[in-house]
Amino acid sequence: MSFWTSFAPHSRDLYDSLYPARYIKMKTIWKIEGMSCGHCVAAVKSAIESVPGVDQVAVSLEPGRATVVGSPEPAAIAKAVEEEGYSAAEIGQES
Ligand SMILES: [Cu+2]
Repeated sequence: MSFWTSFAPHSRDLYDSLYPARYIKMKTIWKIEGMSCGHCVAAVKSAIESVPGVDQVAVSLEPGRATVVGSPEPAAIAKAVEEEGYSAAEIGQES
């Protein structure tokens, strides 16, 4: 058995130990304040989509929520949303 074939079964564990949690894809739930119509929803969605590391975004007007899948910097999400004139606070996550 070569080094690499013996190594491979453990590669996922190794990956997880080498890379901090922020690089592993997570689903985070955000409370978004200030949205009042479909244009606001679209603006928040595209702002979050522009953040590096974001793979998928779903935004709902009522209640104001965004679900983000990917491995972005949380601070970058809040900043992107705030630049559009809304506020974002992380309220939960799942791996
Ligand atoms: Cu609006």
